[in-house]
Amino acid sequence: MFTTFNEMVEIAKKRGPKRCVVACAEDFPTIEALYEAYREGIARGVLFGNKGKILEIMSQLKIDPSEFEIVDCATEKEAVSKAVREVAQNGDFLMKGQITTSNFLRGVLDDKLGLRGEQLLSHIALLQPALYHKILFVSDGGINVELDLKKKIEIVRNAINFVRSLGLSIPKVALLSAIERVNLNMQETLDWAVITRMGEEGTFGDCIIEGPLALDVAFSPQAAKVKKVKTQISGDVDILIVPSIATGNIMCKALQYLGGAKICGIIVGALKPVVMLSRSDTRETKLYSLSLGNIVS
Ligand code: COD
Repeated sequence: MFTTFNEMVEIAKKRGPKRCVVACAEDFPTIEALYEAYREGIARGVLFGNKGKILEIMSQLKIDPSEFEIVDCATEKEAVSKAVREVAQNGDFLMKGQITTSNFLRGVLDDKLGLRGEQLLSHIALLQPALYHKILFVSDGGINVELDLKKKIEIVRNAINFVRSLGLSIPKVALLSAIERVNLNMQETLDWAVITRMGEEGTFGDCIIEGPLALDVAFSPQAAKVKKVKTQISGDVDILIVPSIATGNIMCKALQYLGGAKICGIIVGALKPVVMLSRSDTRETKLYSLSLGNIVS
């Protein structure tokens, strides 16, 4: 398991280029990111979208179009459907271009296109915070908007399986809330208590799950001591499970913009991995996401 994003990029380079299928590729940052990944030997792009616009962007960026496969599509819907079908049949991973997240995800979720399996899809952010000694995984700050206990269980399962697939055999999981006790008026504390019990019963295999936990206890053994919380994971957590999409999204962006954390993210649970790059991502961040797509595909 890599402990920095630079190590992750190096692993991706060693694995060699993977076939990255892009939906709605007529987008400057997307094409720039792919070209960077192409030059680093991480990805080969198959681009679905408006070919005229894609060629125009490549010409402005002085990129040789012959380095890519380009499939002309008349509409956004056609580009998403064809890209999703292509990645399901022949691609290694899918990437979002110039399209809203929800329209993109609707294509990914369309069961006729062959990418959605039986599992819940969930988003996992990877962070390399300046003041932490390893990579932190946060889920789900990206997809699932209405959570019930069953979805929370699937989000936890997806995150644990994903981290294990990267080589971490016993992930340490904190189920986050504002407190460490069950409060009948705070739904996530009830759900976290159930999931912690399931973890103790072995439902998720080898891992240590604790919750509800407040963030200070998750990261500071001193805070745990003062609050008299018994914990085996304080100060060494791998996975943070957040109670809502908003808390997860805000936490990741706070760490990124105020704490200087490096970040990338992926959608798991589909039959192939899916990376979504934000327009505001830096060149470095885009390369991290594409490297992650390479490694997990
Ligand atoms: N995993 C598997 N199947 C799913 C999931 C999921 N996460 N979500 C929905 N489905 C299935 C449903 O069971 C149903 O069969 C079908 O897909 C449609 O479900 P709906 O009607 O709930 O789907 P939509 O189209 O209303 O919403 C799905 C979205 C993923 C588009 C929606 O939840 C959404 O917009 N999420 C937020 C995305 C976002 O804006 N993120 C911002 C941060 S990047």
